[in-house]
Amino acid sequence: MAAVVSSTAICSRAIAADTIFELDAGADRETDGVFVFDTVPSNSSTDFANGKTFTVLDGSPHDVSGTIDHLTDGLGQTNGDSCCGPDSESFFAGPAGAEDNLRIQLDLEVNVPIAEINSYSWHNNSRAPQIYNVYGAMNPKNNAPDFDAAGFQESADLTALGYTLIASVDSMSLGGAGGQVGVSITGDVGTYRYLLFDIAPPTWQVGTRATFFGEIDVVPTGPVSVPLKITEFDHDSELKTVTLTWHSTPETSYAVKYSSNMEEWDSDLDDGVKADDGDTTTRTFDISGLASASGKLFLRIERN
Ligand SMILES: [Ca+2]
Ligand SMILES: [Ca+2]
Ligand SMILES: [Ca+2]
Repeated sequence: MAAVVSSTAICSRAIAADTIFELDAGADRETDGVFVFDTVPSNSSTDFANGKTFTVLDGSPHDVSGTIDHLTDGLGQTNGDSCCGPDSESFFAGPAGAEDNLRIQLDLEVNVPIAEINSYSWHNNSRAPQIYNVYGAMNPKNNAPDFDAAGFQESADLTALGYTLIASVDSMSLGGAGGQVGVSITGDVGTYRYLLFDIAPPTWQVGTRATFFGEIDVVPTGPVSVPLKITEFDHDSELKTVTLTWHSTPETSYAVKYSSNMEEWDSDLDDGVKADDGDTTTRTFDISGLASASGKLFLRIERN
């Protein structure tokens, strides 16, 4: 029951965001992938970043790091040395040789007014501390699809590329006990589509560069308006069903309409689909007998 908990606020003249961080080094640390701290929120599977895409811009993950999608799969690690291989719950930086930091970018797909950025790591020993700068951008230069990695070397001027520094995190002061580390950045974070994490190794790990990150969450200040769009479509010709996934806002109702000629949209498959939690909704509909003589059927989603 020797839970070691401390939290520290970092104040900076230039940065409006507030940062707190906390270490749980107790023997009763959660092992179900959901970390619980006194002040830092638990990692989430329904935050706005969940399921979104991280890209490595500079540096490289370790040979035996888990894949980067583990940062947005909802869960922290289930043990204190989650290693090794692509299925490992930990994402961590590459070994010695690269002097530059690991830079990873999260694409939130739309501009999001951000209330919280929360990051989580767990290592039993020296690879738990988190040291990074996080930057935000709405429309940065040198981005997909023409991304040039050379433009993100250590010397790159991130401000010139359109990034604004949101916060600087350094949890080294929590000490070397190992454990679960939670970081929460709040306050005047800003509105951004892209977040760039410029990650340094724990200072006693320089040369091996390997904080074991388990999850990074982004919590908006309120509902985010996402352009209505069908993102997945699956037609089962034997069952005569279609399964649609579309961008949606929780607590919102949608009508799923159909037409045989793209002119009349009076008919619906469902006039009141209540959105799922998260930012997409998926439903399957029976469309047997609905296609026109030409075999065509058009579908569209309307927000009620
Ligand atoms: Ca705990
Ligand atoms: Ca998450
Ligand atoms: Ca995870």
